[in-house]
Amino acid sequence: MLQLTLVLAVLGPSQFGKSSFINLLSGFYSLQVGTGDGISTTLEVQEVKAPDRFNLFPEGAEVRFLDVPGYGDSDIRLKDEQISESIKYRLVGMDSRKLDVLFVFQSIAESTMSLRSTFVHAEEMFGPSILQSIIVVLTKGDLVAPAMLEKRIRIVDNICRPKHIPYITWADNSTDSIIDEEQLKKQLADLKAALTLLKSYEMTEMQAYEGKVEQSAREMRLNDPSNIIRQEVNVTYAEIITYNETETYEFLVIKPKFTEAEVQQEAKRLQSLQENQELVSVSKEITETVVEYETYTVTESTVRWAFFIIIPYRKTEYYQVQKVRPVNKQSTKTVQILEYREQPLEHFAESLRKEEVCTTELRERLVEKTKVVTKVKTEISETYKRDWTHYKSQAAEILARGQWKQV
Ligand SMILES: Nc1nc2c(ncn2[C@@H]2O[C@H](COP(=O)(O)OP(=O)(O)OP(=O)(O)O)[C@@H](O)[C@H]2O)c(=O)[nH]1
Ligand SMILES: [Mg+2]
Repeated sequence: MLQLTLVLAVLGPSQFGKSSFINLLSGFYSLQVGTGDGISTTLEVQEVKAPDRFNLFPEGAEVRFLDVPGYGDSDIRLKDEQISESIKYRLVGMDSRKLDVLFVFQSIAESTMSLRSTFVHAEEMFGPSILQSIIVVLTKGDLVAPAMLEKRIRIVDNICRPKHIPYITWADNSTDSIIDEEQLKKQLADLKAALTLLKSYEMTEMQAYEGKVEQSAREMRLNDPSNIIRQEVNVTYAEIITYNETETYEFLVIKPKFTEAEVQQEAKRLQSLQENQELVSVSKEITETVVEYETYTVTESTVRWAFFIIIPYRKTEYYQVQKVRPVNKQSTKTVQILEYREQPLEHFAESLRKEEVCTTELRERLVEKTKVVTKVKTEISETYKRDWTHYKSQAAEILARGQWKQV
């Protein structure tokens, strides 16, 4: 059979006898207790495992006592919130899934009742359902006169009754007030009776409650106008603008010099200027006729008789005879001659057509451009003065009052 383990924790202001209470119930006296000088003693959460010494629970259960630092540290080493935090983390970190009893301490010798504020601490940590697991332990009753004791118990009753929280008076047997066996027995019987009224607190509830507190704290932060600081801030941002622009640019144009009509007109003009005066060297085949002359000499002698005497007289004379004899000798040969030539109109027209002129023209074109424009605009910025943890205790308190829906 699995051994039943019960988790019992204490809660309350410093020097109210929490550690003493655990020492008594466990019988180990392992926890340091105050010397009576009022100096806070327990500074961290401590666990004491002990058998159920006084058979408060059935079947010889094992008891895990959780001792905690008291609120209102005399030397302000620990703040109340830090104490709550450390208790909470210790409990969540424990493998136990429930807290069976939370003993809330009130020194009845104290003239101020801190009970309400301890309940608030408990509710902030665990949520409102923790109230079902609380037993109020009123310590140091031995230090108070019976009349005062009665008066103070009435005040406690007024606080606890509406919440259905049981309370017991408790005197420590290790102190100056020596309590007898009988008184201890009565105390333990009262404790046992009170225990039957309790319901264990499920640790998952605590986690879920944490989540709820957190969520409502966040909502509270969002809805708290006094938490919001609004200020104008200049926000610099860049905008890319696309736009079209007409650009003029120089364009090189090569085009015919004349239109066809101008070609015709100019060709005619050029042709008329020529007036067939152009000398052109032309190779030509010609037929050559050669006339040959032959020359020869004729010698003629004549006898002439002298009168009276006949004297032969001879005279030789030479004649040159030219005999012309046409010789029909024909041949062909190529000769280079110069001749006038008339150019046809088309000749001028053709060359005119080939004439080109090169000019530059200004043309316009549409260009798509982009530019990055840096702009500054004023925005209202909202920042929070405080983060959600600031609202946590407030949220926990509201939730503890059971006003879940109003948060
Ligand atoms: N007269 C009297 N003194 C008590 C009683 N219970 C505890 N004390 C004394 O009160 C002082 C404080 O006791 P602790 O048990 O250390 O108290 P605590 O609540 O654990 O204190 P912290 O650890 O500081 O939170 C000690 O001197 C105890 O001896 C009691 O019922 N009667
Ligand atoms: Mg202590």
